Amino acid sequence: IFRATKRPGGIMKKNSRLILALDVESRDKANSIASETEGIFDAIKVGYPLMLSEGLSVIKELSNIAPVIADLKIADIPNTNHLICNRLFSAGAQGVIAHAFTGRDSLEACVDVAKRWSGDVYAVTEMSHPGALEFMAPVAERMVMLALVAGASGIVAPATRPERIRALRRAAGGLTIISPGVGAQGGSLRDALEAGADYAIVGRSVYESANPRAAAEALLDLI
Ligand code: O7M
Repeated sequence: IFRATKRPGGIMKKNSRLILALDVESRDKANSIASETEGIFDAIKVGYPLMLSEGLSVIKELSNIAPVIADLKIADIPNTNHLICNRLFSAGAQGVIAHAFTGRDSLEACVDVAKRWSGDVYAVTEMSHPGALEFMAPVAERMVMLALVAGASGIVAPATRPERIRALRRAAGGLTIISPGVGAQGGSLRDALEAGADYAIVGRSVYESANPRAAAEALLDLI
């Protein structure tokens, strides 16, 4: 608990409250969308699609435009988690995303590495898709408690179910809540933020738009 209260909410700078999920599969496309929307997003989330296509070097490139959160939803034993986090932070990530279901020791391994790099760890509690109701939702509050105890900066909670953001916010205290599921998955930006999310994560509704900057600005207008 002490560690969690020592660095509540992490180091991401809250401005637009929007995080771009850049799930495109080419470096050029990633760079062009990130440049076009420069100044709008508080962070860019890069995951498997782009990292498997183009390698870890995209992290450093994109971090010239906005802080990068590396989303590999890390879920391994503590030693492997430690190695993965070191790779991601040394590649220039400012934050990483790790699953909470693997338990305290695995999540703490991520937090230990993040602290060395002055970076953030966001723990996945309940995901935004319908399947998350099968195994994750029933134990999501416990995973939030784990995120607090392990010293994570924040949690991931579903914009597709604002009532669950509200419940997880009650458990999460001052942890940062980042929330995917706005737009393409049917979630409402306003509802997610009103329910207690600090940031909304938005992907397809921006990067698949004919005019990503206009799409991002339209989201800003809603906030
Ligand atoms: O706006 P979308 O639906 O195109 O993209 C949403 C992004 O958020 C995409 O990168 C997903 O992998 C991610 N995501 C979810 O959609 N649901 C979750 O529960 C968790 C994530 C996520 O980012 O976890 C950190």
